[in-house]
Amino acid sequence: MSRRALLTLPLVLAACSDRPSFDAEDIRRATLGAGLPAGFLLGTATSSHQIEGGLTNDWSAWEQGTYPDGRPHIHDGSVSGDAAGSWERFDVDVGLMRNLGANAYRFSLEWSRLQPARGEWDTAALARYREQARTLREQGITPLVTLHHFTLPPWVADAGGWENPATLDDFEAYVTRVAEELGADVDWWCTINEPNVLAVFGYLDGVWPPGKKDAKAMATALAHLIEAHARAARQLRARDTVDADGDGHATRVGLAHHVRVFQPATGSTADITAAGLTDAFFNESVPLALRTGRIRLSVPAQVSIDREVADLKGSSDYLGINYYARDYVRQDFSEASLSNQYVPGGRPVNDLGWDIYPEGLYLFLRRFRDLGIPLFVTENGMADAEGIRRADYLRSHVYAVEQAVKEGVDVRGYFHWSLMDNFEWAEGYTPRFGLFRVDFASPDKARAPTPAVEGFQDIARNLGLMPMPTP
Ligand code: GCO
Repeated sequence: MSRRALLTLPLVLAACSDRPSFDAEDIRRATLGAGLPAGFLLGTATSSHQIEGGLTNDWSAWEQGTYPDGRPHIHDGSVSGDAAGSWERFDVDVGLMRNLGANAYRFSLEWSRLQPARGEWDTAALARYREQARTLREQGITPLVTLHHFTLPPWVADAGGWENPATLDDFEAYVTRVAEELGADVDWWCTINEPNVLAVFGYLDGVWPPGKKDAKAMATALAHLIEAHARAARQLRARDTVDADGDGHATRVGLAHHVRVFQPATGSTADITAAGLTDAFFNESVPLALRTGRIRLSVPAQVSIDREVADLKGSSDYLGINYYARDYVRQDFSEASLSNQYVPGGRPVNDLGWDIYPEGLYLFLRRFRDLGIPLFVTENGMADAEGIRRADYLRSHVYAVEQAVKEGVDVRGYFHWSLMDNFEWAEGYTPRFGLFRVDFASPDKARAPTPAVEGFQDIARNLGLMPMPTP
């Protein structure tokens, strides 16, 4: 077992013994929002490929593809296409945010839109994104801008994507230009969304572009994504010198890290070890690199990366946590990862079968407080096509945030995934994550509130972001 996994094993053991259980009555009675700190950013999160429409990137070709057995890459056979039409409906979406009482919005810039070819810039698109950031600020909504949310321009992907070290230079040039053009209206930057998810799905499991199944390629891509974060942080801090919101900081840089609870299926050493190894790689590698400035990635008997990266230590002013669910882990030597993640029957799950476990968010916020930087929940939500369970999910996870805040964890914001239904990657349009439902068949991609909108408004009201209802 690697040194890191040994270090992490106590974490998993601790999680075994320290497994909180929230009381449903406490959650029901809580005046959620009142327990959040002043200046807390409460909003929603989206990404360009999933909502804008009309894009040509590395997913465009992937969505048309099939596996050797004929199954489509996108499970419901859809393609992102027009998505939620948000490129033309930004003002409509700002209206939804205002309806929620949100004071922040996390969205991503589409690199392929801004740089359709090497050296070619779409200055009109740049101006449009700058206008979006300005509009948000004028409406009292703080923009948190993601620079890379899974998708690549075709010319970058064709050159090897995140396996190719030259992509770091191309990404740095892209970030430099964006910082210069949008820096006057953006202080909060998220460099890379979920390096771990992209590396695993795209380069190990082969279910996202480029569709590789190669542990060495996965580790190489993950290392490059972490390094890309460091390079982006350096450029953002050098180029974005305008303190847009007057809080004394021109830039606050972080990344969004997808974390999942990996609970040993049994108390056996085999399952505890399997869970510890999975946790060490998936949950711990990225924060450890941010903390130490050193990238250490190893897949036993396949690949080991251990290198210091310039500007990585101290690169993050905050850590974004994308949290959704829990997996149970049992040892399984038939699997490349020597383990198998699953959810036992009878557990409350979302429409994708993800185990609903709000205590996991509380555990991760407590766990990462020792990074010594503020934390954001940069994504949290549930696939719920009926729309009737989302309000409870929202409440229980904001309750988790408030429990962590009560213990002194410096949580600065919560972004619900998502503002509206959108293209859920390989799952297509079937899963519905939106606080607002989208009628994708309607010409205007009509948005309609789900019951959870009221729950969000209550939290915004208790946080002082909306007027209390008149008696
Ligand atoms: C992710 C991404 C989002 C997803 C959301 C629901 O975590 O995969 O950040 O783009 O759509 O998390 O799966």
